[in-house]
Amino acid sequence: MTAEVMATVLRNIALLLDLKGENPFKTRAYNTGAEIVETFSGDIVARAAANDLKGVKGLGDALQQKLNELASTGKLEFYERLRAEFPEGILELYDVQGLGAKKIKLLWEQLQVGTLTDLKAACESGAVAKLAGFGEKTAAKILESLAFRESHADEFRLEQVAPTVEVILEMLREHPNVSRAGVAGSYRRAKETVHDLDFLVATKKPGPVMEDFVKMPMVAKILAQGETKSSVLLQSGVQCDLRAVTSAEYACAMVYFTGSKEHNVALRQRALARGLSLNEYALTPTEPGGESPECYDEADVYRALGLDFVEPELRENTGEIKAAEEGDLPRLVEISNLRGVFHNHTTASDGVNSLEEMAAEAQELGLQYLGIADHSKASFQANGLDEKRLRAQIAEIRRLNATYEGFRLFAGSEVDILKDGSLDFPDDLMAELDYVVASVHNVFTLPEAEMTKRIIRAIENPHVTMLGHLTGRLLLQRPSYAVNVPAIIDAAAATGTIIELNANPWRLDMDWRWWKLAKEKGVKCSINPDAHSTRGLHDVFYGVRLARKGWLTRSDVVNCLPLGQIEEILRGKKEGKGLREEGQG
Ligand code: DGT
Ligand code: CA
Ligand code: CA
Ligand code: ZN
Repeated sequence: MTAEVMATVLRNIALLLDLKGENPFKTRAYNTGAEIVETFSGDIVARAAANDLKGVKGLGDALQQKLNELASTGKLEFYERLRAEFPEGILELYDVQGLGAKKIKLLWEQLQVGTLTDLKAACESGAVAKLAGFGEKTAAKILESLAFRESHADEFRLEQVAPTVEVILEMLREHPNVSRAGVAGSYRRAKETVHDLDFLVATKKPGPVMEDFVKMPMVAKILAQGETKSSVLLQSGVQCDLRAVTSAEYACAMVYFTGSKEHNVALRQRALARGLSLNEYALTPTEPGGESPECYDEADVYRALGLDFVEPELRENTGEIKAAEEGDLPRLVEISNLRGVFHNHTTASDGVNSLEEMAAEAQELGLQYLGIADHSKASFQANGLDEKRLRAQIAEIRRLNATYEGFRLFAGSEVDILKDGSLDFPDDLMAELDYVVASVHNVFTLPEAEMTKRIIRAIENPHVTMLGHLTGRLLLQRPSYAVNVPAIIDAAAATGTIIELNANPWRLDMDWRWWKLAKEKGVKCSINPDAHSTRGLHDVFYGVRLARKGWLTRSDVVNCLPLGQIEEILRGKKEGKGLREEGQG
């Protein structure tokens, strides 16, 4: 039994209870329990097995008993019985955009839809359209969502693979026959989703390394095993390739297998122009008698081509080679540059940790400030705050701030952008806040021009400090809504509005492809975890990687500013000053 499995069981119970129409407070208790199990600092499985969970905050008696049964027997009778009431595949239906407990229940009871395959068939036959509360439009949208998911079926988000990458890297680095090991491919380039994982080792004796690689406990299937390359399929469905080279080949191999393919092609052309041939193993002269540059690491390869070292995140052939030639590469932001984070939720709306717990975790992470931004009232499904509750939270934040030294909570709100672009709170209330994140959470189907107008209207409000998750996408699950991103960037530049880089690995929105343009226009970025728990604060790791991919430096990212300077940025737009220019202060 592992903490992850226990957490998954609790989450599945919550979903199944939802299907049965149980009281939302009950289902929330299971979700909170799952979060507690996952983030517990200590051996929660051993504690549960020993029935020693008394005093663990947030775990009631009923939950403690269930965790004890699960940890000591590996099974939970209550869960088994609940599962038996529904078909095996029913939980997959929750992944379909627009389907919640109520609709899934109807689909099951009326049409015996219990899997994604059933769902597709029922939509295609017209049965779903005829169901009360569904209709043609809903059925068409379900089909669209299914098609979107299918077209991304062999991709993974970063949070789905990052822990595995760490485990495999550690195994390889510690291997007695390995001198150097690294991860390459799209993962190293910080693509927002990846198809497969590519590992590289330098070794004199590949046999035993390959042997141990294919025997890793999480391997479900060996696809190929050889001296230079092996491939395995993990239980999670992710394919991993391992290539073995000699230490002398490692630098060129690392460049090659990191890619991107487009970057590689450009490098190879550049090499040829200099009388060199570059492949996955070496950089060699094309003419006999030419000199062979010695390359121990990647920087040597780039140097031999007359280039500065190009950070892996930039290797997409979008101008990095020219910049490397001219000594013009940006010094990319690093996680250690962050001084605080905005856009975080607490138990007041749909978060699982309290204000104090979130503040404690932020301090533990070495941050100087934490911006709270619970949902506003229009997000009723997320328990959004009304004016009275928000005012109470502001007061609570002011009270807590008096108790801190060298740390500060900023009172904010994630205010819904309503359909017409007006905001969910009046200006006088927003004026009391330290900052406002404005986000779209509903009516995703507006035509592009209308959606763009809607968002720009919100941006033009002087109280809107930053724009949340610009396109509403959920990676691999829901596409962006239609919106004119360059027009939004222009509006943000004109009004001094910050754009968020949402660090949640499901979002990573605004997309990295737009940041260069935003930066040129003078728009600043805020790397926002959008944390719904203390654990969620750690998502800034993904946010920083994508900010780097967007060419951003420390001075492009407002939450790299320390306390004492950040306040001015937060006030700037309200006071009509716009954003401070780079380099000042
Ligand atoms: P993905 O699709 O998320 O796995 O993306 P990558 O970039 O990891 O692609 P992958 O795993 O097929 O290959 C890893 C790297 O190997 C790729 O980024 C560049 C290099 N590579 C693979 N095939 C070719 C090729 O045909 N030509 C060149 N120049 N490089 C290649
Ligand atoms: Ca790959
Ligand atoms: Ca690959
Ligand atoms: Zn949001």
